[in-house]
Amino acid sequence: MTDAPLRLHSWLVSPYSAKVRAYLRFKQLDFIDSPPPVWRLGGRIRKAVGKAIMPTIERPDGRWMQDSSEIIDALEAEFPARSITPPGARQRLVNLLLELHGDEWLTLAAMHYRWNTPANAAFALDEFGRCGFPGLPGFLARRLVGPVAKKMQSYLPILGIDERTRGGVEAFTEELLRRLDAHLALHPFLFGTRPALADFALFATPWAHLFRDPGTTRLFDELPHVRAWFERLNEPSGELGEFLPGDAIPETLEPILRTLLAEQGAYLARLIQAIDRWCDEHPEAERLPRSLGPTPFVVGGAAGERRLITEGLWMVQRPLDAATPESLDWLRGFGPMDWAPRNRVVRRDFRVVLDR
Ligand SMILES: N[C@@H](CCC(=O)N[C@@H](CS)C(=O)NCC(=O)O)C(=O)O
Repeated sequence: MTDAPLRLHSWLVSPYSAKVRAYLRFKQLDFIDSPPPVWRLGGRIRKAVGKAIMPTIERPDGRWMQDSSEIIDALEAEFPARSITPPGARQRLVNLLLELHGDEWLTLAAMHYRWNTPANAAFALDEFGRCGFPGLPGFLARRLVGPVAKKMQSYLPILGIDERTRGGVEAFTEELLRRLDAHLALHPFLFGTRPALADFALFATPWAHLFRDPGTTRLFDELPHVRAWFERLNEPSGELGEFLPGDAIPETLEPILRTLLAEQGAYLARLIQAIDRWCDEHPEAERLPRSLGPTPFVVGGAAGERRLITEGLWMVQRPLDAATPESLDWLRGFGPMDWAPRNRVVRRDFRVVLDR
């Protein structure tokens, strides 16, 4: 336990915040959930971590933490009890792959359903106003928070969400949710009776965007096991649970891995190639450009175009670093995994920079 509570600066509408909040609850760490008004986001938070972003954690000693994965890694190292890392090599690889899927691919679902569903967009604007300008009348808060919503909407074309891919994003998301429901009918969590990092990451968008937003709650009408999983993660019973023995990966996760490798995996292979090519051409560079231009991609069988966002390499390195030759061989049974980056990035002072 920390001697004084951690302060989690987060809004309920934010998926990465949901990931960290559920994690802190499972770990039984003392924390205060503190929704930052706009002036704190643009003031103390931007000053501490370089951008107006959530979640951040402010520690009792004044140090700050940012990025859900980095926050969780640091707290796991500090508080090893109630570990969320399964013991087996295959399990560890799949755990980090599913974190990568939740954090980096489910953004397609998060952004599409929120901003292309009028009832969700209106709800999000209300929530942004309520949290961003507490105490102000709703109509005024909504008007003032408009630029924040506009900024979020501006990410849709960058991510490749347009008329070509909307149907694919829905097909992909609804299939993933059905597959999760089938899995959760047999196991309380992804790897047994104890939640792993991947549970927190994969639950975040479906809960914080799709379930909470009123225009898409209906997606869960026929998914009772997913709804019960949300409850277990939001209000943990205190039971520790166990990971499946023998490094077992339930068969019900296999179709999820197949789609991940076929679609997200193909995009990531292109991202890695583009980064390596750029690094060959810029041997002195310390930082990568934020984007390396557009690339074709496929989601839910629909082809479109999205930007190659270089920060993504940091998340790809996580499963690769955990992989063993045996676990990689096993994974290749589910699809191609042509990810062999020649360049590495690290997070330094809350920024992703080349490790040179
Ligand atoms: N990779 C980061 C992503 C955090 C993130 O994108 N947070 C969103 C809210 S859910 C945000 O604050 N975005 C502001 C922005 O991108 O300008 C993490 O895992 O914490």
